[in-house]
Amino acid sequence: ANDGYKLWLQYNHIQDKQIRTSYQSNIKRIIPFGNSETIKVALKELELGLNGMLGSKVLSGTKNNIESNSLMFGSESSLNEIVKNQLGNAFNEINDEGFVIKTISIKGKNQIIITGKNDVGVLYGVFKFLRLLQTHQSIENLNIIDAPKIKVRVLNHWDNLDRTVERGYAGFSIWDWHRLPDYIDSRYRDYARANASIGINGTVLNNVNANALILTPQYLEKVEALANVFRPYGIKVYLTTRFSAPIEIGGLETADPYDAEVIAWWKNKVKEIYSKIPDFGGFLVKANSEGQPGPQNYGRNHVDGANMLADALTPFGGVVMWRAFVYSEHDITDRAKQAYSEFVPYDGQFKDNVIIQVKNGAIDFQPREPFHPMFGTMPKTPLMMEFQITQEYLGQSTHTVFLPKLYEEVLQSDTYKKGKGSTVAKIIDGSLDNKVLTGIAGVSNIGNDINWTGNPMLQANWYGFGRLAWNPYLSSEEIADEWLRSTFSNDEKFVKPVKDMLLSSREAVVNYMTPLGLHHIMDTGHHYGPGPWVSDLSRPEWNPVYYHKADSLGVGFDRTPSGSNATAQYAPQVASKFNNLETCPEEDLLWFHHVSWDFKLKNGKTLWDGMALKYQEGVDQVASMISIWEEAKPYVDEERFSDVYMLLNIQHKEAKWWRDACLLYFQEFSQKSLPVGVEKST
Ligand code: GCW
Repeated sequence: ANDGYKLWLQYNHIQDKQIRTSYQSNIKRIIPFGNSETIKVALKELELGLNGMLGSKVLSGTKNNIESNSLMFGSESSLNEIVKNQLGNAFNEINDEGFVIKTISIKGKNQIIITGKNDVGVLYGVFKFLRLLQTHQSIENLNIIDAPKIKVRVLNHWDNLDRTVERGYAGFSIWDWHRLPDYIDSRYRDYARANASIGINGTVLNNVNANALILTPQYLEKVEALANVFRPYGIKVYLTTRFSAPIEIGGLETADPYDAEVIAWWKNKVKEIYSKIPDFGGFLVKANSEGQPGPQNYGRNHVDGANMLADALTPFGGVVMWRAFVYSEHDITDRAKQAYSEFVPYDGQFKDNVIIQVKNGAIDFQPREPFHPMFGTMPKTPLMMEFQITQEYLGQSTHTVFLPKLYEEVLQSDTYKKGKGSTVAKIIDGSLDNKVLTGIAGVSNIGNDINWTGNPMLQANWYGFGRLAWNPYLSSEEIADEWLRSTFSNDEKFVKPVKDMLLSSREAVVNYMTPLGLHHIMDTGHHYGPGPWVSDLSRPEWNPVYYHKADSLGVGFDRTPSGSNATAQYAPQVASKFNNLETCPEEDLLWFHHVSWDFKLKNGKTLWDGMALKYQEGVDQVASMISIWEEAKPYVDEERFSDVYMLLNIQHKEAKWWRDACLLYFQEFSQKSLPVGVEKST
């Protein structure tokens, strides 16, 4: 077996005897309150985890024989008075999915209670409790109260019905449509366990470039089978819908959202879905973007389209996640400005169950992008975050890049929309504008590869996305720490250096691919490897030269008032920071400015020299990641060690490829020689 399959739920035997016996003495019995499917999976998980970590079978008990030192778990309604009385006001501090883990006293003995308003909260509490043991923390005198800050926490699978995955680099789709609904792959349960362990509560099963067939009865029964597997884990199923489905599978002539037959068709379709899946989550829609059909095909707008679907879902409590990733071939001055101009004027017109799903940046999932200017700009409309976990533009599943660092940077960005401190996190969790409907989506990096993500290190990105979806204020450092301990080892000699390696990996990829604000210079189409040169793609904004605009004078995209003026979409404080060469962060320099090759950087170097040295720095950073990993060998099983080792070596080779290709290309414009310190290509 490959340990990579078990993700961060390794439940390794705890070697340290002192720690192990302290846990054993606190958990002599496990006692479930209630017997719902959710409580049953929580019990199973506890048994698996505790037996694995403690090495001895923990006895189970019943409510009526609470003896010494038990671990009890059940929802609020299952608790007796003795327990309730010791919980104080804890239930007032959590929402429907939150949990409480507390050490209380019964018959003069310490007992641990894990509870929540609902069973799913209990399950989240159980996973949190197991994580305490996985990370070797004390379980004496527990008093943990926690609840998710964001409501809809979903993975977006760009999975096609033929099992190919758009931008998927970890094998084929894990959904075996051919053998569903009768064959339930055990991987579905492990997928649900993994997601529940980090608080993900929804999954959109199919690609946003959607196939209408998913809405036919033949597929809906397969979707239903998956929903049945996921339900005990608190995971709802959502589907992407093709806007033209009424034509393709409904036999109608049009998909015009104003057409009575179209409206009726969607209402019936939604009713049919809910008759099979009563807790169905709703729809995700990519409309009028990159050739997908949408309301604009009929002279309508995004509001018309989204609201029609929202109306159909309202009676059942479903939501519409309508994507803002749109850019048209007609206005090509600056693609970065288009989503804002298509959506912001409609603030306040969307129905309550519509949430606009916005990518973290205005272009497309680059190694670094300034935050999307739409955040904070639609105070009357719920906006959800779309992060990409799969690494379309970041070396795909070959390069080790720890993405929580990127997510954290975006979430902590200050939009200034309501003055200082208006961070993106506060918009996403609804606190800035008192939003009820809140959400966050991560484009999944999961496939049927034995280790799920094609590279064991990239499991951390799935994990980290889930943790930030639960609490967008967590630090990437905490996440790296937890993940490493649960996935590999608690030994400080392992955790410390490998954590440093993860935390620096994101800056490394920026340095060797797109330093100083460069962007979208990956080779066209597949987006793997460098390709800053002219491509023959039909649309100008698919051509890398559109983004870097290198010429003999300099390089960079002028988005200030002298150029596209995209900065005007930000709050004035932010716009002036970006507009001004003195205050524009150097890491975003070429995103916002076209500057000369001789422009002086803060370190006194010219732009050309500084850029070349950044490329070199990226290469050097990957080299040191390799040395760190070599030292980690004693703490990692052979398979995962060598998988990561081989991949890091490819990454090193490719970092040099990036450096050499980009510098050689840009040198044609700068006509300058490479500074000392930059290695010559071989
Ligand atoms: O990042 C781009 C990808 C497309 C993707 C699109 C989108 C699903 O290159 O493959 O399509 O974004 O997000 O809709």
